[in-house]
Amino acid sequence: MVDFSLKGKVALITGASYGIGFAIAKGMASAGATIVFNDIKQELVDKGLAAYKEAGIEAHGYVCDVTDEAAVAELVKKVTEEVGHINILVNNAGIIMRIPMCDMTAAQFRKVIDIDLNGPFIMSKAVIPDMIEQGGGKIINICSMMSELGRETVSAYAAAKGGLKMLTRNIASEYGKYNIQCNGIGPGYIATPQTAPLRERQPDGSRHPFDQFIIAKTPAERWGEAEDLAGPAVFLASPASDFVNGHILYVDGGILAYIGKQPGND
Ligand code: NAP
Ligand code: GCO
Repeated sequence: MVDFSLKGKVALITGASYGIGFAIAKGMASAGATIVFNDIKQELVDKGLAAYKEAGIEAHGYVCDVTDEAAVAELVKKVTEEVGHINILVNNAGIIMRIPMCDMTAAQFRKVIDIDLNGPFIMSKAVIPDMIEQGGGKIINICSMMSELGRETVSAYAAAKGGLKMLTRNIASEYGKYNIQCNGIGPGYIATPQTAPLRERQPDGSRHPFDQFIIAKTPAERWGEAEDLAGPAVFLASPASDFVNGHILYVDGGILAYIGKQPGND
């Protein structure tokens, strides 16, 4: 009997008031997990709690900036006391700045690296000691197409997500002996607030050029939905993946496998 159940597990998903994190949390709740999430603003946490409640999920929400090591230590302490030992960590919180590299300030570059790469380091470092005490755990890092590919204007984001792929592999290597599995999910292009600028209708009502580009690059000929990531996340959080470690599971509709549709081949 393959065990995909998360019953009795506490899952902490960062930045999960909405978007991909929220969809992953709903999926994990449906598999039996207790959901804990954080966001950087109380009003976002409140919005998230209301959304979870509407979905029938009694989630636990906390305000915490994943780049603030002291705040993260306090978060993990409070969650462990108030909810229980953290069995599953999903490093989902992230930002992107779409700026040509030579126009980007070092401060802007650092901010993206700080949230998208240092944040998962800080969060993972905070939960691993107790996972070791508890006999194991699961860490899932939300990587990206940009863990493998580059494109104009996303240098900081690609550097962060490429680093996150290797941080994933290193955590797997260093802590696998404690029955901790650390894997990544590499979403393709997903319809969330983060990609809304890439999907905006043009003044003439036509699709955004980038929207058309992604449809041509995706064998599934559609943008992903956040819900497309829930099943892969439940798999990587469950006992069914106990021998999967250091793997980046791309959930991209086939983008990475496909050279792209030849123009005129509709
Ligand atoms: P999103 O809609 O922008 O949501 C990101 C979440 O992270 C927001 O709730 C945001 O809160 C939170 N956050 C930002 N900085 C934070 C910090 N310092 N501490 C705690 N929370 C913070 O993004 P998304 O599209 O759902 O993406 C979620 C993850 O998937 C990100 O890591 C992203 O890079 C990755 N991803 C997205 C796609 C895609 O196509 N959408 C594809 C591949 C990978 P605020 O609202 O307050 O900023
Ligand atoms: C972009 C997009 C992508 C997606 C995602 C793809 O500007 O190219 O925002 O980076 O967010 O990371 O996997």
